[in-house]
Amino acid sequence: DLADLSLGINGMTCAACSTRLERVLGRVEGVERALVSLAAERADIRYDPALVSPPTLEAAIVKAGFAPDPAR
Ligand code: 9UX
Repeated sequence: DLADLSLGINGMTCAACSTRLERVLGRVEGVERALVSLAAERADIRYDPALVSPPTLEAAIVKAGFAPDPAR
């Protein structure tokens, strides 16, 4: 079964940021779909929990240069 993760994302300053982060997340093994909104400063990710977990997704976001904020 798939799971959904919604995270606030800090540090996106232009439209290319959100496009780039979508591409990065979309290429992570186990990610079914990633939508990133620059305006909402949010990522919505559908993933297979058998293949990837939220800490790994957050690490990919940090590696891409952004700051996930799970509390938002
Ligand atoms: Mo825009 Mo973002 O020039 O990682 S791409 S700031």
